[in-house]
Amino acid sequence: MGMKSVKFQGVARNFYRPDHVTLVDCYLRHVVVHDSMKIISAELHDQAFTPEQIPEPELPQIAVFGRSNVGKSSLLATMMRRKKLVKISSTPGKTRGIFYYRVNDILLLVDLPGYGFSKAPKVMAAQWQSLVEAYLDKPPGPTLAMHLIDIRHPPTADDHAVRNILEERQIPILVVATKGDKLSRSRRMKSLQVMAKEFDVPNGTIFPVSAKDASLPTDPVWESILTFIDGVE
Ligand SMILES: Nc1nc2c(ncn2[C@@H]2O[C@H](COP(=O)(O)OP(=O)(O)O)[C@@H](O)[C@H]2O)c(=O)[nH]1
Ligand SMILES: [Mg+2]
Repeated sequence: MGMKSVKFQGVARNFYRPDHVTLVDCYLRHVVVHDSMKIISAELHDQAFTPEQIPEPELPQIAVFGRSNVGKSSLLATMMRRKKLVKISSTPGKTRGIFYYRVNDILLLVDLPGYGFSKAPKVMAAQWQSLVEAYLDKPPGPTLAMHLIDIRHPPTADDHAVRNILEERQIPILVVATKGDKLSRSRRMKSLQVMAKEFDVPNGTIFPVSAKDASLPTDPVWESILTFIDGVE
């Protein structure tokens, strides 16, 4: 009764603070995890194709990293429940811009260009790096990075390079495993364990998601993001 209306407002404030976790916190956490993030508004806020065009937004930014084709745009569309809003390029490696989506007027989800597209010429890689580093180094920079990895494939050298770029700047990273629908439950679990080990993060902290299978919802990802932003403020 009344619980649903408060989620993501006061609720996120109290968890993951091990010093005072109460039963009520645990219950609320349960409600949040198993309920849907309510999207009140989602719109394209800004875009940038060159370092000069990168804005300095006031809202906290969640930057989305991942190889071309890993499912960045699809995940954002799923998270925002707006299939048509997100620019999804039909040619892999062609999305060279940075797209800022404003959600519920509280944060920006930032769709960054993909990397590691094997057919792209070398100059693309340099272009990617200069645009993305300009993005990261323009104040205030992202509050959190989501790093997307295809659940079927082990992280690549490029994925590790991206982690280094983020770690150098002390930007916290939330790893998200995409295309969870492509594996059986047991293979999914195995893959998440392998990934956690490779990235040296605790088991259970990598979320499997799917843009195609509603049984792998994005709510745990939302919950982490909101809890995180709340903790930073
Ligand atoms: N089966 C499956 N396919 C997906 C999923 N997410 C994305 N895809 C497909 O993977 C391709 C690349 O997705 P896209 O979101 O454009 O990747 P991006 O390049 O990282 O933005 C598209 O053909 C999507 O339909 C998913 O969760 N499950
Ligand atoms: Mg894309």
